[in-house]
Amino acid sequence: MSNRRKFLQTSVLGSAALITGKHLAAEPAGGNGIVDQPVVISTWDFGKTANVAAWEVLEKKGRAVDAVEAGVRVPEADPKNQTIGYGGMPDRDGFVTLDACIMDEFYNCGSVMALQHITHAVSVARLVMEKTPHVVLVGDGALQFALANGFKKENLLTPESERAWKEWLKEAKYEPEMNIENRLYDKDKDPMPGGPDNHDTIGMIAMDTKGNMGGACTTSGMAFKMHGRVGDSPIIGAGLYVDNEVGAATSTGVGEEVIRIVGSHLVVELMRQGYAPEIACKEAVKRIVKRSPGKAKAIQVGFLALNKKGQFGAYALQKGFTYSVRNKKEDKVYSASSFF
Ligand code: SD4
Repeated sequence: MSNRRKFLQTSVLGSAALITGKHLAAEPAGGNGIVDQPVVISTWDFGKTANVAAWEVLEKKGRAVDAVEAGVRVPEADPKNQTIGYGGMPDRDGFVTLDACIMDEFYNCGSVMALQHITHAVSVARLVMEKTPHVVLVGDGALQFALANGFKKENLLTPESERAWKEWLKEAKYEPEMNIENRLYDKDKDPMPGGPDNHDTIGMIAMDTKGNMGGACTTSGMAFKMHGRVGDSPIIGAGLYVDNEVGAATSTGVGEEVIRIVGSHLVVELMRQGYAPEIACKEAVKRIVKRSPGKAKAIQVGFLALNKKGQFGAYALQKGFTYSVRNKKEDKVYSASSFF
């Protein structure tokens, strides 16, 4: 079935549900839902490689939270991916600062913001979750905590990212609200793995063989951001939310817009009301459009969600948002429907 047909079908179901007030409690997911578990889904097409590592954990009946940590560590370590971990684009002062968070099936969560010098920000976030009474550590405090727990200090700025930053410095045009795909990268000069639409944060959600859920999100954030700027990705409820009773959601794109609507939590709460994953993601996107229709046209935001039945779906502001799915039946990249 074509994506468009599926989208129309779920839209019609969604509208009917809204009228009756029943919100699709028993119907198939929006998007490309296949009820199957275990399952792992992640943002963008590079999520496919990350899903392989997550799947290894899931197929051995491992926990979802272990799967997502293993999964997102893959792009974190990949210098060719210039929006996550090692090799991530620096801020406008030349510092690579990473944001990451993780959440398990018990509402336990951990987060690091503006962390420098450590590739696997997600694993530091996990230790914040497991070894401290806190949820968030930022900046130097997060680094000190990581070093005290055996992480080694590294230089995350690769020659390629340094070159891109120096190129940017020539004009130093600061337009953080714009979609980085369209504005900050010259795709001919700085080719990205998977093409211009495929470089961004990784958000990953999984459900394990026991039906428990977990999620992780990690990024170097907006390229050439202000030093100290933090986006949605490490903020529990904005870039990621997991509610083991209902489902989980994650986001990618311009984090400021996602924070304003507490996007991932909103998607999960909509699923609690019975919305299918794609419809819940669409409602969150519509809220961003409603707040600022003009701005929404110029930026990208995408949401990705998985419900407790193993049904998944996604929706974005602009065309070009892809997501990767792995379960027993498929290992596939889908294109999300979009508002524009
Ligand atoms: C953020 N959502 O920091 C992340 C990644 C990003 O364009 O900047 N994407 O806002």
